[in-house]
This record gives sequence, C-alpha cells and structure tokens, in this order.
Amino acid sequence: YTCSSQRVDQDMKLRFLKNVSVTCNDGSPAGYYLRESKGSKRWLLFLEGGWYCFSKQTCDSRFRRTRTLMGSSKWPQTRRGTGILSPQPEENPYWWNANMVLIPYCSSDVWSGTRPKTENRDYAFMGSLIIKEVVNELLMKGLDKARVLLVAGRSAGGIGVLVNVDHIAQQLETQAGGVKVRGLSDSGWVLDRTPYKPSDCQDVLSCSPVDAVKRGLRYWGTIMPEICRQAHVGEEWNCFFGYKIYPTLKSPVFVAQWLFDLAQLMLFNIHLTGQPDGEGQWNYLQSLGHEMRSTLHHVSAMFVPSCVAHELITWTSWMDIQVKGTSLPKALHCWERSLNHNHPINKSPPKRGCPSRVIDSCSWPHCNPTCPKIYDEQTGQE
Ligand code: K4Q
Repeated sequence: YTCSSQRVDQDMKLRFLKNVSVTCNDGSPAGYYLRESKGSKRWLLFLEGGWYCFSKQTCDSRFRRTRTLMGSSKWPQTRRGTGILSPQPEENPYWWNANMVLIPYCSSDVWSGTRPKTENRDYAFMGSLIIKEVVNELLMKGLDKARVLLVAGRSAGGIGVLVNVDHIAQQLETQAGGVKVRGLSDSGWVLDRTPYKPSDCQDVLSCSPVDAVKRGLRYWGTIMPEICRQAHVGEEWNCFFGYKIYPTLKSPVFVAQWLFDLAQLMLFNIHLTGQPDGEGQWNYLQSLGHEMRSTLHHVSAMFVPSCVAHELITWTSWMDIQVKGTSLPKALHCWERSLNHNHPINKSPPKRGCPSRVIDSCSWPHCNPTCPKIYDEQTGQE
C-alpha cells in the first residue's frame, strides 16, 4: 500500500437506502456513508448539520442555493472522516477504530420530520424516519452485534441527537437487545431567549430559534419523544431546546457546546464582525454566557469552553482545545469509562484526573487561551 491508497481505503462509502420510500426533501433516496471496522463492536452514527427551512418560501430558496442539502443526486461516492470520524489514532484517539456511519442531512427538518412528499406537498420532511431506516438497514451489517452505538451530531444534527436518541434506543431494544445507545450533541444546546433585535422570519438566518421551530414543527410533521411530548402538549416546539428535553431523556447524553455559539449569536442578531455598537451587544453577550452556564447546571457529562465559535467534533484539530487541561476526546473517554463502571452495586465517584464534566470558570469570550483564533479561520476547518 502507498500512503494515499491506504487512505482511500479508509474513506466512508455511500450506500442508498433500500427502502426508497424514505427520501430527501426532493424525493430522491436518502442514504449513508459507511466505513466498517470488523474487529470493533463500537458504532458511531453521525448526523450532519446545515440549518433548515420552515416554509415554502424558505425551502424554495434553499433548493435554489444548496440543492445537495435537499437531495442525493449529486452526492460523492466517498467521504473522508475528520475529527471524531477519523480512522487515524493521531487525529482521533477516542474512537478511531469504530465503525463509522455518516448520514448526510437532506431533510431540512432538524432531523425531526415524518412527512413524505405527495401530490400537494412540494417537499418531503423525513429526518426522523431516515435515521430509523438507516439503523434498520445497518442491523444486517453488524450493528445488531454492537456493544455501544454513539449517536453524534453537530449544529442542527446536534439537536437531532437530542430529539432522536431515545427513539433509536427503543428501536434497538426491540430489534437487537444488548446494544447500549448514547448521544453526543455538538453545538445543539440552543437557548430560547429573546433576540437582541427583533426581526421577521422572511429568511432563515434572521428568524429567532423559537419562531423557527414553531413554524418548522407544523411544516415538518415533527415527532418528539414521548415524555417530552407529554410535558409540553400543544407546545412541543419546546422539545427542540436542550435544557427542556435533556431532563426527559433516558439515554446518557454528552453535551459539547461553546459558551458563545456563533450560529445562535447570528439568530439572536448579534454580529460581532461588524461595527460593535457598544454596551448593548456586550451586555447581551454576557447574559447569554451566564444563561448558557446555568442551563447546563444539571448536565452530568459535558465539554464547554468559553469561546466564540461553532461546532468542534469534526475539526481535524479538535484535540487542541482544552478546558482545565482536558481535551474533548479525553473527556469522552472518561465519560465512557464512568458509564461502564456505573453498575448499581459499584457506584464509584468520578475518578481523579479523568473528568467527564468540564466547563470554563471564566465567563468572558476567549478567556480560555486554547480558544480557536478568529472566527473566519474556523470556516477553513470544516
Ligand atoms: C432551531 C434552533 C437553531 C439551530 C441552529 C443550527 C445551526 C446550524 C449550520 C452549520 C453548518 N454552520 O445548523 O448551523 O453545518
């Protein structure tokens, strides 16, 4: 093997779903990318992000601009995994040897929908059903023999993890008892606060999170997990927000979240790159940081650096960010260890030097010296 052919060998390969009634927005078949690792009983199921649309107008515009986020016809045959999806131990000390599955986001519904395309409906919204069918088809490829399934996702996919992880656990319980299902939500812990400046919802990027999911939920035919649904009858949009759905979940979930998430700041109409408008923006930012911290109070496993950024687990350099001397791959390792040792008879306290709950103590943006450099440079990392 030359180095490069070995790498190609390690890429994930595209498979379309056998069940062609489970589709992307435009009616084309959904699918997944798979890299098998026959010796491993670990499976990583990764949900991509990429915003959403919540009306005919916003979806038509999305279809004109980013068609690959709504259909599968132009997807490449292979994709290379980075960060937590990398098969190289140097880049991914946490789970490099796992079976890797990436599901492209082509339903624009924050992975929550159940609606097929019909004569009088322009788009399908089947995010929740796509995950279900991928899991179903993976059972024949060895997932039924797995020890752990980690459902991970970033941004919209990070919310998708919260919304779907208990459904998946339930599905595997009936179809393949013995697989432990866990969640990892990256940049999916969104706050339902009032924006800094109000705006209409004519386009997606200037619609507040609350207004977006209120519109979306009805358009997508969203299905929420039962306990959260019962806690918010008629107001199920609440279940898109981490601090409300997390307490209702049965599966263990790890939260990776920047204290100041750039995507949320955008939706709250805070634009840090433009001319700073003085005290107003700064105060809003400060209170957002405090609110983020307080909503995470009861979360038992997390990695929360005090930086302005968006997404982390698929960065090639995800190991470089540290909170109190711990990197995200290390915190994930410690979390896994604590779960495996967490038998009812053996309730050991968290091991010294192996923390699975780390959050910066300082609360101003970039008070952590390992924060990523500047916002523009992050786009190069994706
Ligand atoms: C519904 C509440 C707000 C969700 C925010 C989702 C952000 C997102 C896309 C990313 C590209 N930059 O999906 O960001 O993958």
